Amino acid sequence: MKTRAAVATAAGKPLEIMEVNLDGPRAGEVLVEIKATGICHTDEFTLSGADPEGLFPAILGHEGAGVVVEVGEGATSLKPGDHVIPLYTPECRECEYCLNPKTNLCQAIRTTQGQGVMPDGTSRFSTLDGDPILHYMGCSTFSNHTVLPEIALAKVREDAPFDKICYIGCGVTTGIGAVINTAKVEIGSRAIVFGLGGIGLNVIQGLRLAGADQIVGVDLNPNKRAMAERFGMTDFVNPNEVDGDLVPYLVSLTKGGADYTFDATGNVQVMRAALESAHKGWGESIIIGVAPAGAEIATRPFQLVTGRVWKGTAFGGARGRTDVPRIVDWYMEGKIDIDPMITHTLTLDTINDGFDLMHEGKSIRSVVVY
Ligand code: NAD
Ligand code: AHE
Ligand code: ZN
Repeated sequence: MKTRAAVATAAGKPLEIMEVNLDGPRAGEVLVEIKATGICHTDEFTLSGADPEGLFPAILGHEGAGVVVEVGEGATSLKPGDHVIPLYTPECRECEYCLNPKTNLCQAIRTTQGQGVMPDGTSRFSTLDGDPILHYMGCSTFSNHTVLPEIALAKVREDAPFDKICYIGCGVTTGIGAVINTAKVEIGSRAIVFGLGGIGLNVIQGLRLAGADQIVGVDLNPNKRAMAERFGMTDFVNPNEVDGDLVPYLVSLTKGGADYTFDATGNVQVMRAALESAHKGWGESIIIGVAPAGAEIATRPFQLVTGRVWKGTAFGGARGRTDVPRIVDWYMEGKIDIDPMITHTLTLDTINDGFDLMHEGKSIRSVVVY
């Protein structure tokens, strides 16, 4: 079939909107009509050329929601008409990783996913001239139609609005999951969140759900303050307005350091500040941000010797086929809020505006509605 997509032709170039060919689903695969997709900072990271796994030409996008159109041979867990959220972290429920309760990092298709192809080693996308176009994070939600393995689709309730629940495909689940699944924050905790964007705000929302007493938000952009307060931030810190070093300031603000800190910036200097503003003896720092190729984290080992813990999280530690439908339920039941964070709604033709808004610090989440 032919479908419309925003194609990343080369690093650093705007996406090109064009018709592309899409082959039908093969064994174990599913054809999905994408109804809406968010634009996550990770899409920008890959488009910029900073992603060591970045490949071009490719169809980016990994935060979508849509409807099953057709299922391939043997794909029995879904049927046409089902509402689904694509999962860049699949859940096969069979691999060594899925069988280990300590991780959500299903590895069943990770190798081919990183190569921009389906598990059989080929791409379903091509140009109208027949040149292959690669998939991205196994999702490619910047295409009106896409093909995914069935293990990379969460079936969700049909009354949930696509233009909101697409955000559960990455940002919402990552932020809330980092608090609940990875940090396992206790009631009464003190926490610091670095970066109040599409992920950091969901960390704040997760901290409020978990019953944290103090939620400090740190961002260079003062315009992020109001939205963060709306989601539960108790104290705002702009590093540019702090006299002296940021870490001692935060340690003092949190009465000796935070029980939990979260990096949602992708900046390795910020990651160090996050680790070092965690409480001596027990503070845990969770890295969510994705850093550019070649970047490395550093601290004095003494920071860890004296009890601070450095951890990371992917997709908030969530097992997508199990956890994502529950998070959709939480949204529909009013337990979590999403709508105010979706600050801009775009069409596929204006998708590049979403990247501009992100660069200018004007958006939280831009969502493309097909
Ligand atoms: P975003 O652009 O919406 O937000 C980033 C925020 O960080 C902005 O508000 C910005 O002003 C702030 N910031 C930048 N530099 C800062 C600094 N030095 N100090 C304080 N604040 C600073 O991005 P997002 O969509 O929220 O994504 C955040 C990060 O999380 C990105 O690196 C993204 O790739 C990553 N991410 C990781 C996962 C995962 O599973 N681990 C999932 C989604 C996104
Ligand atoms: N390709 C990059 C790493 C990118 C990365 O860390 N991705 C996160 C999800 S970000 C979603 O917005 C992730 O899930 N990582 C686990 C994995 O297996 O990719 C690089 O540095 O090579
Ligand atoms: Zn993302």
